[in-house]
Amino acid sequence: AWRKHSASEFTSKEQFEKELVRHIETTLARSLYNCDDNAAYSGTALAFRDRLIIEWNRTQQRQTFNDQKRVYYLSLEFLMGRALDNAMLNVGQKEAARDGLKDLGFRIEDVISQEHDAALGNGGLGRLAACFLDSLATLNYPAWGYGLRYRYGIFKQEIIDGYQVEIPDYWLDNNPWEFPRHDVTVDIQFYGTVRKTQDQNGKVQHLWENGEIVQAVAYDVPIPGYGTKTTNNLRLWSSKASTGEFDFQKFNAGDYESAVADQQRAETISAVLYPNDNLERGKELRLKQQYFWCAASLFDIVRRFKKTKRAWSEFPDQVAIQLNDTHPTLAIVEMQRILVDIEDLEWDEAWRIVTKTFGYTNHTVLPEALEKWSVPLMQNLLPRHLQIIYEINLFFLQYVERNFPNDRDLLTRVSIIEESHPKMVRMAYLAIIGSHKVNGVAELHSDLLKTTLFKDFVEIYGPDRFTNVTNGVTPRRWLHQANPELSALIAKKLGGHEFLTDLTLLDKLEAFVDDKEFRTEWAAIKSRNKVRLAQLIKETTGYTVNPDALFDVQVKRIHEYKRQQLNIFGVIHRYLTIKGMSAEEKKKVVPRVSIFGGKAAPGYWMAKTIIHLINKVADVVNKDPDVGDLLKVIFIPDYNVSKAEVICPASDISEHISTAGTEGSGTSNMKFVLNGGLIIGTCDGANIEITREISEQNIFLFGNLAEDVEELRHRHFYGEFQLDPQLAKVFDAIKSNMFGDAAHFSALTASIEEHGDYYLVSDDFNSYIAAHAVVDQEFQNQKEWIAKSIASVARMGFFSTDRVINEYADSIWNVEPLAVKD
Ligand code: 26M
Repeated sequence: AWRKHSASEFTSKEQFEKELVRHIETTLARSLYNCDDNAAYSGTALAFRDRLIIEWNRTQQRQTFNDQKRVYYLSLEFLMGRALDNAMLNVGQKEAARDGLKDLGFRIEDVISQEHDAALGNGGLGRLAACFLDSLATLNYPAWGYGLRYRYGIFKQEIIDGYQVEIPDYWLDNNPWEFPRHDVTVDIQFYGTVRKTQDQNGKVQHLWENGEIVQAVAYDVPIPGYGTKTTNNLRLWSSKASTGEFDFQKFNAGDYESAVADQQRAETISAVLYPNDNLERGKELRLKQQYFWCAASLFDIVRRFKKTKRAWSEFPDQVAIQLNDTHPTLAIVEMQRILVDIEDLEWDEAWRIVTKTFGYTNHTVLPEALEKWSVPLMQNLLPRHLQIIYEINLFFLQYVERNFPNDRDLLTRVSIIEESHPKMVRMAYLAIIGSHKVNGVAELHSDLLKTTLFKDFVEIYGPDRFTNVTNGVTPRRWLHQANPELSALIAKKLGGHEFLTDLTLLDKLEAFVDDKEFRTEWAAIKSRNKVRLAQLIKETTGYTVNPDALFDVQVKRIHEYKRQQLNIFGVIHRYLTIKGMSAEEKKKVVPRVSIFGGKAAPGYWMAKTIIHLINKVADVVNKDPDVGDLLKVIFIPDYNVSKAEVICPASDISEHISTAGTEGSGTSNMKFVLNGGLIIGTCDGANIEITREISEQNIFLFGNLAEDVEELRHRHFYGEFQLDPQLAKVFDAIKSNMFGDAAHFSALTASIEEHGDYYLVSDDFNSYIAAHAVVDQEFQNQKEWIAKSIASVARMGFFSTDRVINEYADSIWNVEPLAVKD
């Protein structure tokens, strides 16, 4: 009962107003009379935060008391987006807040949109981690996320003269969602030397000494679940100069300047998120980030375990650690170091514990994304860890040798150390060897891992170490929050919001596919969502688009393998076709808005060229009176999570058109379909499973299959290449300077015409254009189109991260939810 009367609770708008005013006037020290949207945001956030904190503390106490097995999700990226709307949903009382804010003269939507996105991620991998945290809390799993508290998240993108310009994203001021834990710190060592000695019993010991120490400080973020009291923790580490005696000596010795420089260097570790997506560049600071974060997290996890006074052999029964890609692979080595060097366990016993504890998720088969670290670099930064890696490798290769005698080639292929100049540590191999399960993120992707990239390891360990867990998205953010009207309509038909925690209940919508009134309501919602997107387009680009046109969307990181170039070439083809039409023919054209969005890695020139071309095509097409409303081209700048929440509910069709076999899964494909958009796509990643669920009738598939790619590339390589004739016309238009100086785009056209068309743009062009013709055709039959939209949503139940998390829990982590009583 005491909880009901705690100071921060509110269940009515009056009580909410009281809390809001109290926070504005005291916590923020502002007057209600010059309170703007931003102060209203801060006050509202603080009022809801108070409510979260109570359940957060109780959850942590409950988990400590119960002492069950916990899951630790290690990810260098958590692409969280905004927190307030989610907090309102999970705490409840959003309506009290809406009414209270209205009384004070604010619109809740304006207040919510004051929040700066927490953008600590690049794209799919980081957003997946954020969806996982939501599902872990919602399903009551005792789980922690561990990451880095970057001072700068992914850069803000501006488009200037058609070019991407990167602006630093300083986001930490006035962030009400993080709690500094200045008492939770870990000293992390770098560099130094390893000294070999013997203890009293003659046992060999390795002492890692004389390194530089950097301090890790914990910042905690509450992660509330939906419809439950569970509020889990996301712990982010920030780097700081250590305040050890050694460092004070420097100050005292009068070396003030170099002491300050040391401090700055320490803080640099957690300063910035590397803005690459699927590209590994081997920078020392990145390796420092990885070790800093792994070592701090492992120390924290071990400290928590040791408080229970259990035997080390029980560690894997208490702890499951999941590696989000190879970025945290050093955690495996660090764990072995803790057990052997510090806790004095025998190597073999320690290694059994380690491998039972870790699981590794692979997200890509792209060779340029596979992490490798140079041996000399690692020798210098982490000398003891390199020794341990060599030791792990030695035992592993001996094991392979015993089981596959006289196969030198095999040993070379699977060695953790690549015998190049310089030698390299292959992180994926280390992650496989140190884990009990390895998974891919969609069926095709997991199959490709087993038959190509990790084939030798399937031979060595047998197939059971390798599995698939197909990705998903959280229906709370990606249906209910992003598309409140659709969620309400579904709830009205299904008799409540239970589908938000059991997404398979959506299948009951199938009964309404032929219900005319329902279809009308469904279409009206899509239409209003398109108006909302049209407003965003107006605000961010200045262009006016017709909400009745077909909205065709491709938003994701810009990458050659994702083939935004195929899309924009298709748009140019459409433009040329319209230009060649008579007035009579134009009447039959389905008006279309082609919408793009996404960031290019700052050093990825080809991706930047693609952005430039899209913007130049937009300049020409959008002001061409011959075309008018029949075609508009839009590049929405600074695509991020909160823009995605506006964009996903507003598509008629979206594009998931990667070269077959290259996209691990894709997750925006799921968001678009879940919001009643149809998709055009290749047989790649999760598109294949989406097709299986919603049926081939409801998706526009095109292009070559993954199994054909190798042969096509081989043919290109041997000069057997014919530019598709329709694509040739597009290239002629570009080369005629129709979209500005063609020299700007020559690298892009040359990559296809002259350098082997690695991503098969020309091979798939004809099929792509044909698929779009079918889209145009079918869009004209709105009745059928809406029926497909409803039928697809009805069959999307599989793609909830709730299902995904339960699969990880059963097949990889072996953890149970913790029952929560009221
Ligand atoms: C590597 C080195 C240095 C700096 C950054 C990186 C790096 C960062 C992010 C490498 C890869 C990164 O992410 C890859 C990624 O987002 N993969 C996507 O994961 C999604 C979730 O599983 C899948 O749906 C996508 O198909 C996959 O591309």
